[in-house]
Amino acid sequence: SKRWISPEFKSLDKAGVLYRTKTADKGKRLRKNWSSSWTVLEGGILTFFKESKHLSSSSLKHPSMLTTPEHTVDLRGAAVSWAPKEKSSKKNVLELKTRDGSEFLIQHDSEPIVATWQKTIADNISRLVRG
Ligand code: I3S
Repeated sequence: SKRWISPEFKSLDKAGVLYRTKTADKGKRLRKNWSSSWTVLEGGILTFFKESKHLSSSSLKHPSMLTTPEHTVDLRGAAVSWAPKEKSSKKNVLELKTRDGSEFLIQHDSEPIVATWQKTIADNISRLVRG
């Protein structure tokens, strides 16, 4: 559905609800804290918004209400891959490593949803390399 796209989201690449956790911050390991998150990929930046369980259907239709990013991830110089099995017992997990040594795990029970995110993030990263 493209209904919610507003002029501020002109270069939107993808958006949806994902399960995610940050596992490292600038090289420092973090304890996992999985939570679901409205996730937006736009202009080479991946933004995880705060807990999607607080989102009402009206806030999904009006993205200006979603103004509290929890993490913004600069994809320039980042790498995304399927996470090795030892990183999580969950299925369909992606690992995203940023240039500054931060790491995120991204998960959804639907394999096609995760595969599409993997492809879109990877395409974005290569587009940023080409400039
Ligand atoms: O890598 P870990 O420590 O097995 O990750 C699990 C923990 O984060 C756990 O939280 P507690 O440490 O509070 O028990 C989570 O509930 C699990 O989901 C984590 O493992 P998975 O395999 O689900 O990523």
